[in-house]
Amino acid sequence: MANFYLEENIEKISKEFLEKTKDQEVFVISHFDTDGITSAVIMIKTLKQLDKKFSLKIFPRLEKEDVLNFPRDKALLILDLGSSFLEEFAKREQEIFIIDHHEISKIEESKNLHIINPHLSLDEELSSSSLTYLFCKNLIKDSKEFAKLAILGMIGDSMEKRIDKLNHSILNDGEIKRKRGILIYPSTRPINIALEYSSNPFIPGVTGNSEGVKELLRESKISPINGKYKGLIDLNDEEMSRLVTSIMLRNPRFKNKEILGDIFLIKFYNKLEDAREISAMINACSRLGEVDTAIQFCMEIPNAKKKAELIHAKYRQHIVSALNYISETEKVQGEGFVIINAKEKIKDTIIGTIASILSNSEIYEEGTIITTMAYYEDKIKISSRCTGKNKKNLRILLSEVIKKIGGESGGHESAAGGTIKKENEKEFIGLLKENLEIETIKLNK
Ligand SMILES: [Mn+2]
Repeated sequence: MANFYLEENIEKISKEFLEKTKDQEVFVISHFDTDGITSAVIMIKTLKQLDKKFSLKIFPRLEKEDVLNFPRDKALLILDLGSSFLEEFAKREQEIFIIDHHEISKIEESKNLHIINPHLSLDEELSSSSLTYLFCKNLIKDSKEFAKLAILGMIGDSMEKRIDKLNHSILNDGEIKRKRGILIYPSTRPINIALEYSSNPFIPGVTGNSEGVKELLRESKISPINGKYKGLIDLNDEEMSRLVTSIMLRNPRFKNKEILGDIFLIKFYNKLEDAREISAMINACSRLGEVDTAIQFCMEIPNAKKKAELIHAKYRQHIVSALNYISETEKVQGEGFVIINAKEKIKDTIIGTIASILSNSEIYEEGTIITTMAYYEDKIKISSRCTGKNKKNLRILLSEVIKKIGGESGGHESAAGGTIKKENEKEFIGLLKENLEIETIKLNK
């Protein structure tokens, strides 16, 4: 693979973009998660400033038919998606720009295909929103107001634990405040509420349990003032350290480095907000099918805030019922793996989130590969995650199985996904189980 510096590549491709799309309309395609939505908003705000004609389409996932239906008379600009279809794109005559951070299976050479992807260089890992921000920084003079959107996308994709040079520069551009603390959000609201709704980390006996919350706070010697608790960001050092101890005692598997980290505060709708909360709200809107609200909320349009808050509350309810359903339903389980087929009981747009929550909870042993399945139309959405350190590239594991029975797959080493036809449900479970069992034998040797 090519070994060039990401920044130089971004600069080169941004020049090519201006040149090649001079008299062309741009068709922007992006993903519907927080990273994709924030990338899209940074991009359309930039294209507006450039006075370029464009249209935007958001996808929950990209399938071959979608790609075949992309317009051929416009330049394509694909954000946070597209890396699984390079072969198809290389065949096309039109100009295609892809800004993505998903793994690339095979690099295709074509003079019309321009790719920005950290996997092609030896640089740091970046979200699509950070890449899009750096790209747009080359296109317009004043892009700094978009820096907070880049940070929201980075958090949406859980990439905030390791901030290297480029993300650091984005934090500086956005004048974003950072504070060390427990990663429970929203850190700006009363701590009792933040604890009760905390699903990541999931705190046994505290999450979803208001009595348990009170008990934990009593133990940490944090008491309400006039009946109201302070926010996490307002705790003093002693209160913070007592709270950390009490939380660690609830789950011996918690490690300091996992529950402690940076809290990011951004100015949003003219208020100082916890970026994790805003990121979760954008995600909730999209996953419940309200993509327009997600975009308007990112643009800080007045009416969108209340709407986003309502959707977020509803989304949290969905997550709780989905987790309850999973705790009761039958699963395919073996050494080091579990397969959960939720069928039509859980929305295909939140099944990936459920897999992530399960992988971050204390429910399964460290190293367990969790695969969830949910129906949509005549297909099944599949998500795989691993608890703790992963031993196997999940993208490769899933693609090996799906290749045999037909369907799409993609993603990252530690979070992969795919789709198959409903008629292949049994065959998929059987094959996956077989592959996972072989994997265990290999690892135990
Ligand atoms: Mn992403």
